[in-house]
Amino acid sequence: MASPNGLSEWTSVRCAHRPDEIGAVLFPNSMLGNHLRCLMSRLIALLVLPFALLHPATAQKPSPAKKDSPKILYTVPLVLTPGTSQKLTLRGRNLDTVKEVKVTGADPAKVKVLAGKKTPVGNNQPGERIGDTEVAIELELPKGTKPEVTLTAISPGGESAAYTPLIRDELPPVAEKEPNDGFDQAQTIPVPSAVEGTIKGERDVDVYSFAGKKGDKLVIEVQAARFGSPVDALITLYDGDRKVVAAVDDSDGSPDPVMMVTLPRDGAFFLSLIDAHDLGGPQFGYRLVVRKQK
Ligand SMILES: [Ca+2]
Ligand SMILES: [Ca+2]
Repeated sequence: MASPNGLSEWTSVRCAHRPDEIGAVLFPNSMLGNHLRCLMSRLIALLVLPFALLHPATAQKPSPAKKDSPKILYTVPLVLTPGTSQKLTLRGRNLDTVKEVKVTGADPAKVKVLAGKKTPVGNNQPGERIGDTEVAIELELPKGTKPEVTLTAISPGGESAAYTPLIRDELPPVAEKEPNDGFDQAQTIPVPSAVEGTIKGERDVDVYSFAGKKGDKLVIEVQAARFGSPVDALITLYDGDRKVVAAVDDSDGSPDPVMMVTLPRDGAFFLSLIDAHDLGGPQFGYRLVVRKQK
């Protein structure tokens, strides 16, 4: 007689219509015959199946994270400065109701949550990368804070994954200064240095100039998308005659370009940085590192 859960039909079907895998494994020698193997497989099924039915959770995936959980995509400004109290905006999803932000990897760290709000995504903006909510915080990291700091946002909807922010290091920081939209407006920077800039609007171009010597081996690198910034940077290096020396869009599977270059002559060089999709806005932060190769 069939049981309510169909167990009898299941074992019968296995014996009548399918190769008897369990019996064949246990009794590969055919002299025991198909009938005995079939009985053995029924017995094993009777022992195993009720256990599986009593513990259905073992066959299910863990429940996914709550859909209301906050998510931190990036910070504005993108670069955090240890040793000073800094006002930041965390951008992402479900951040408008955040009441607490946890910091790990920096001790002591002071953090104060100010206010959250919804921020509708504009036309042409990539909503997935821009985020639709934000929360303002005041953050103080101790001097010498290392890059392994993480931020976690907590709201009534849940807790975000840990976000690793971009921390200012020992390279001399330079604040970007507009207007810098062409060769004639290029902002002069030292080598080495790290420019903290923004693609401030659609089709913004940021041009920098620096002095170099023939044979200098430089690394010119943008840090942005790896830290969640919506910028997909594209950099182009020009010589003093405004002829292209090299251009890089993406590197190592990241939208962040890394250019390894040997300067072809002495003199001034220009470096332009644009968003590869001509997008931009106040959230499009980047850090541009220009230094000698190690
Ligand atoms: Ca500009
Ligand atoms: Ca790129």
